[in-house]
Amino acid sequence: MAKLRGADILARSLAVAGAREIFSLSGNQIMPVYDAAIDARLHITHVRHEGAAVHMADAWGRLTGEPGIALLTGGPGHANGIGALYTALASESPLVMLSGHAPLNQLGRGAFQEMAQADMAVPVTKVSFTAQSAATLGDDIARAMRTARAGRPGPVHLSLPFDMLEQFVENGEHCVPNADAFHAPQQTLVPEMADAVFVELARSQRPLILTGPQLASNRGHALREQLSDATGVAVVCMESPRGIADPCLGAFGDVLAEADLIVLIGKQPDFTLRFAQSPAVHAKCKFIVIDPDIAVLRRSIATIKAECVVLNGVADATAAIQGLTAKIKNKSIKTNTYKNTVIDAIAYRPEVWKTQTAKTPGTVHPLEIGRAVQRVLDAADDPILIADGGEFGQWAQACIGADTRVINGPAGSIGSAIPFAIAARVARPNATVIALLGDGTFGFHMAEFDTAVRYNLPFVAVVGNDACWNAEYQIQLRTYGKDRAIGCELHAAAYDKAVAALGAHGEHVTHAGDLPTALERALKSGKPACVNVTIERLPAPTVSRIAAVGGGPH
Ligand SMILES: Cc1ncc(C[n+]2csc(CCOP(=O)(O)OP(=O)(O)O)c2C)c(N)n1
Repeated sequence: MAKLRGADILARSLAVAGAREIFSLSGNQIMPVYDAAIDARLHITHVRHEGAAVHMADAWGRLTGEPGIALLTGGPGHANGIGALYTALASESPLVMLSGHAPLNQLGRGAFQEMAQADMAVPVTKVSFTAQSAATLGDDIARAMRTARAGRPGPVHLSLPFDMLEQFVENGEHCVPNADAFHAPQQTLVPEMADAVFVELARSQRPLILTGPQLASNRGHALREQLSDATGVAVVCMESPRGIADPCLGAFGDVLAEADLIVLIGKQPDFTLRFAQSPAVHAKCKFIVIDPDIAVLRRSIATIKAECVVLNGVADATAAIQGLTAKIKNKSIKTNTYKNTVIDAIAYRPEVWKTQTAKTPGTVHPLEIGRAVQRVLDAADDPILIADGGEFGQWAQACIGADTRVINGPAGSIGSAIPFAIAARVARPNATVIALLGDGTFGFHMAEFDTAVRYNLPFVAVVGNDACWNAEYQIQLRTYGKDRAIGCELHAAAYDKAVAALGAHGEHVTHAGDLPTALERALKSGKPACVNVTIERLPAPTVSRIAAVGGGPH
């Protein structure tokens, strides 16, 4: 039996887990893993900032359902990745962030890049820990991947001390776990609970089912549709920090308070649901709460008020939906008109959106961009829409749709779009990937255009350029007045030229009529591309048929 390095045990374990794509930025502390990746046939996408690697692992997790892997160096590399974990945590996206780490045998003596890395990642992960021996590195990876997948999916961090990676282990092959070790058992809904849910659904007049961002994926969408078809109840997924006022949920906020029973499946009654209180939700509305995490379940019941919760139980969101859908076949539940009320409200967009144009000459309205991009996505075989932050991101999310969509999500954190788009191309090599993002947001990971060029991963980034951190500028206008606006101006920068300098394709558009050809040239270039559009500076849309629903956090 051969001796194996810790790094080889790690790399082989990742290969057994099926995790062949690694998003990484190199550094002293992880070079043994790069070396081991060759024999384990792991593919490394080597990026320009650690935050981008974590965002890519996040998008991978959402698109494939398998934990994405980010591999960062220790100390500052690890610290750079931390912020991006928050986006994944809030979006319930499974990923494993592996960070190099100072050698265990030097800790406490001022080792190079010595840092309490695991402690640092605790608030933004499900579990964060440091490997303690070379022989158990495979088990550590298995635990990390199981945990990332289990219950409410999310990010996990594992620090890899350098001496563990370099150490040789006798009979190291035995330290590589079987494929089963990387999978978590599902928590299913007990049959009695499923029966009780049907009794309550049948009793109610206007029931509604709400899910969290985990169910925003293609797989989640299919499950939601099946449950909705089987029960005759609308199943709505919430994945925006604007919550019930999310413009991509149309006028949903107008009709929510009509519900007399809300079933929360893995959905927390948090700020996005206005803590399930009146007037957003009817004061007499009853709740059923199903959550994979007992602590979250208890908190949810306390938030809603226990007397309004008629049923509660622990189950994974997907397993609960599958269990309910499978059982419903034997039940008869009356179809209710409220389902159509909810569907109509969500589909609602102001009529004027179909024709609205920019008022300022030499600028384009976000809706004009939306109409042009929608045509491109509709014509694509495998369209993927990425939408990120700012007021422009809100417009994009509200007026463009695609079967596959990845957005920055409930974290309300901007900057992930370019890494998301690149990871989408890695995950689905033949997809047409279009990312929409504001100009401020574009600056976060602009250098990743270089990554996309090096790895030949074409996508189109459409930048809504209003030369402003407009979301914050709008807060200043609303809250403090125009004469108190300060510090939110940006340059009307030529982002198209910036990406061209990195080897990508650039277009600058100032008239809506030029958009279709600019988008076509961008796609046909076969390169990563930036279509830099000079837009009218507008507040994000609020969609309501009755009254302004109000803004939300930015
Ligand atoms: C990581 C992070 N930093 C800051 C913010 C606050 N923030 C939200 S939107 C926004 C402005 C974004 O500007 P831009 O991308 O140009 O879009 P615009 O609002 O101008 O359309 C800022 C600063 C945030 N949400 N996340």
